[in-house]
Amino acid sequence: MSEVALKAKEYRSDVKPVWCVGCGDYGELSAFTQALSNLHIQPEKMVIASGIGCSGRFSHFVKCYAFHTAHGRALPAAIGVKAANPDLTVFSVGGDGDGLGIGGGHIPHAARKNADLTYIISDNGIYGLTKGQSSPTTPINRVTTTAPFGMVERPLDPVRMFLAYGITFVALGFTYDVKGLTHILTEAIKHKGFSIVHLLAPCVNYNITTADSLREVIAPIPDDHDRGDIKKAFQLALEDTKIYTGIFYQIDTPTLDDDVRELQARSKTRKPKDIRGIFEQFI
Ligand SMILES: Cc1ncc(C[n+]2csc(CCOP(=O)(O)OP(=O)(O)O)c2C)c(N)n1
Ligand code: SF4
Ligand SMILES: [Mg+2]
Repeated sequence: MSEVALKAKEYRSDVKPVWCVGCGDYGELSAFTQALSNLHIQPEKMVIASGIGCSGRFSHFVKCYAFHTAHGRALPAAIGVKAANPDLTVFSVGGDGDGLGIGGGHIPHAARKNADLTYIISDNGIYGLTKGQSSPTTPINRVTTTAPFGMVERPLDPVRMFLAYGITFVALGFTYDVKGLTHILTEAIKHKGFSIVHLLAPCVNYNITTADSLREVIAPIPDDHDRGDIKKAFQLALEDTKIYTGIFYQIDTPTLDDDVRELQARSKTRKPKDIRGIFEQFI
């Protein structure tokens, strides 16, 4: 992080967002650029790997290095960037279809690595870009273009999954609450390890979950919540009358980079095995 402070709007690229008016992704962009400004992150020192979808376009709208990857592959790309250059601040950004459908298998393995990066999932409960197919978080019975008589499959519960995977920073935000989301993103970026920020991001075009219906059930996590207590985090996530927003869980444990450096140091102290005898058998 540098001492040169940029304003939030100075993190916006010259590419103007093409999202529908009222799309939840605008709040994500506002909160994100404000968090970058809060932390004085320099554009040339950060990378966003984004997925494919309306949400995946995010990386075009931020002034930084970007990698618009293949559908569902933003997270492994981000892990690769961080492994190659641990000095960079790295992000992965994409949608619910991208991250929980085609790319869903990557999340538990990213959790096992604890790579020091922030993954933001913009969840609108639908495949927005491709015109309204059901996604892994579409509510049951909801009519979509691929479920004309209503969804028969039950939706995933991402926060419960992330806690079970052992991710070291788990948060849920609402993109119409830019102030609350800015706080969450600032803490997520500061976190040393894998941080995941799941976003309730209404799609005004397909209206699977509207901002008004979410406001009725959303409640902030109480101030006295102990973020280091996994059982308490699960209790909040298992609450079925409300949806809590805020930081559910955060622990400090070695990152992928710490583990690799430690492994390198250990491997240098061990005498290499003499394998000449094996080759000599074949001469
Ligand atoms: C391998 C592959 N399969 C399918 C697609 C088509 N496709 C593009 S975006 C998308 C879904 C996007 O949904 P989501 O990730 O939820 O993003 P949203 O548009 O809702 O923000 C699909 C199926 C693709 N581009 N690549
Ligand atoms: S279709 Fe939905 S997710 Fe895509 S830009 Fe429009 S409102 Fe946003
Ligand atoms: Mg989506």
